[in-house]
Amino acid sequence: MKSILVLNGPNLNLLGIREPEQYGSHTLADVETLCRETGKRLGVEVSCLQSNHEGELVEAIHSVRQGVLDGSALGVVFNAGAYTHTSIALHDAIKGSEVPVIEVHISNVHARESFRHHSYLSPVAAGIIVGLGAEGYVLGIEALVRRS
Ligand code: CA2
Repeated sequence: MKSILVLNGPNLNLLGIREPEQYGSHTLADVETLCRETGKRLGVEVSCLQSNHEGELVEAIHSVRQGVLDGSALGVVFNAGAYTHTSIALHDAIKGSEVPVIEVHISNVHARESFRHHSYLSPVAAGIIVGLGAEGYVLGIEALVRRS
């Protein structure tokens, strides 16, 4: 069975606990359950990881490279949180590993503060989904399956 990694960055462990008007009422555990169920429906193995540390996120992207090369992995659905707007390291990890990444944001970052309008990841992402809430992760998994 082919695999997909759902990767969440800093502070996304707080989902559902604060700011429900911005990020909805789903907890991270709810989102991860939804992703695993989506994987079952589509016949792919979904694994989930959240980290508040930029280097761990870089290593998680690297870890998918070999699977993409041998055809056992489809890519990563990635909400990099605030690192989206700051991280050249994550840009380089995606570009250098050649891992297909669907960039996901729960909120519509373009309707928010101007510092959220720029993404270092978008130029190297295989696709971008913003503002559709937790459903964005489902659409990201579906997109990786469809493009395979
Ligand atoms: O909309 C998104 O998914 C974001 O990636 C979420 C990030 C934010 O920095 C991006 O600009 C857009 C923030 C994730 C933090 O999530 C929290 C959830 C509940 C309470 C506090 C933070």
